[in-house]
Amino acid sequence: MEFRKVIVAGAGKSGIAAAGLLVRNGATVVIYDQNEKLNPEEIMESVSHSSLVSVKLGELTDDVLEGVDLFVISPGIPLEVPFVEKVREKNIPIWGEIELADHYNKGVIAAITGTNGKTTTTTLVGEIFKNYQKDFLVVGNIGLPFTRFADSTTEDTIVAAEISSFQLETIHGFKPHVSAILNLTPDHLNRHHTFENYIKAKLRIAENQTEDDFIILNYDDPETRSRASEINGPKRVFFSHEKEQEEGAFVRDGRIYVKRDGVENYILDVSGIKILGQHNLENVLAAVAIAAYMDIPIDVIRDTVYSFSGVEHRIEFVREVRDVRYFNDSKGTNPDAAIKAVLAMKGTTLLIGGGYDKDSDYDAWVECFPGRIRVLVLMGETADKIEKCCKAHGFNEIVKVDSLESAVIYCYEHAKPGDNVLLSPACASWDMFKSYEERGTLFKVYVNGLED
Ligand code: UMA
Repeated sequence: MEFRKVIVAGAGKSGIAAAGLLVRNGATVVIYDQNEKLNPEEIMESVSHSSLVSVKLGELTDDVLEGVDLFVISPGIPLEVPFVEKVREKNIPIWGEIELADHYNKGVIAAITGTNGKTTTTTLVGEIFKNYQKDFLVVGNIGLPFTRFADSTTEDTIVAAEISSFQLETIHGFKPHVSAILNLTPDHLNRHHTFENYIKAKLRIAENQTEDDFIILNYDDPETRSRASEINGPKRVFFSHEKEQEEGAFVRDGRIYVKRDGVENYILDVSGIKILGQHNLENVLAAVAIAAYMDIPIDVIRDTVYSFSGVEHRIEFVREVRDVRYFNDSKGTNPDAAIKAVLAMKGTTLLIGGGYDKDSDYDAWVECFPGRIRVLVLMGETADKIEKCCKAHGFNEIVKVDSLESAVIYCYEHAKPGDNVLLSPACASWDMFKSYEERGTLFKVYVNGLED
């Protein structure tokens, strides 16, 4: 099916890539964004001033909806906003970027979701694919829209796609060959309202998979394991560092194995993994299982895992200054991710936290502070809320600052030799920064500017 007139809602990364894909395939596109302050000229430039594209900002008026046969919505736009309701009333199909990309994609997809570890696991799976063949993609929530490349795929392309709950809300026929749910803990509750809704969105990753497909699930995460019985299409495969599995990836006597169709293969010793923390062991196990079920040869998997040293902004070692180690975990955008970063630190830590309010609950995060966190340096929209939570738990070592730079300077002046300084905010960045990447990059700039 080809499209004649399409509205693409959202003029960010996702919308621009979706518009490009549609235009390349002959559709007329209106890029629509609620933000009236955007510059239409810049938006046009990002789609090479195609004569098939126009821009509409502000209110979505009825005339724009005339003759529209598809509405493509960016992941950051909640489905309950009034203009989406208007589109629904007109019975115009609403697709997200993943559905649109899948419509044009010819490759075989490994789709990875979960609350935490998505980017690390997707990156590692992508590295494994890269070491296997030239024709591969690493796309999705990771920051590279699948729509940018979907129409250049062939039947030989292998795709590692990081998929968010936002993106899963707008799939219809999206069907990965291998899917994965890494873990399920509360996140994005301001968007999904309840943990149950969030889980339901995540489980949709398997809704079109059949018995020829696989879903890789975390046996050690109680929520993921207990939801496994709700997934009936694909074959269920587990990974675990706690218990040996009949099929899937597991640890035995400190060594990682993967077992498929009864054939067991040794991958590497746990001590050989370069990325820190137990959560990263889980990410490695997931990636090993995903790659094995995508039919990647065992030696390629083994060699890649051996050399993998992690991703930017995720417990990323930045620098040692005056015997203090600085870590950038800007991607720790929810309490669960931030707990993992705190637990991965050796010795005491000065922690920089706080940011955009996603209606998260900070209790479990604060409960892991005693004995680990020397001081919590708070910034951003959630600073007061987190401070209140800390006090309720009897943790009073709190300093509030008004910028990331002041946070770094405070830590520099108060850290003792042997300490860590960790930026792991437990919150999204959108109150003070464009993205977690911008927050992490600035952190590194400030840290690299410190005098030794
Ligand atoms: N907009 C509206 N109305 C709204 C909300 C937004 O018009 O109600 C407009 C904004 O004015 C803006 C545009 O929509 O111009 C932004 O769209 P977007 O928020 O979808 O952002 P993109 O830049 O298109 O990036 C999106 C994903 N963003 C979100 O899900 C919030 C990126 O994930 C993703 O990498 C990219 O598409 C490519 O697929 C980022 C993210 O933070 C990394 N994801 C969340 C997370 O990981 O926690 C889910």
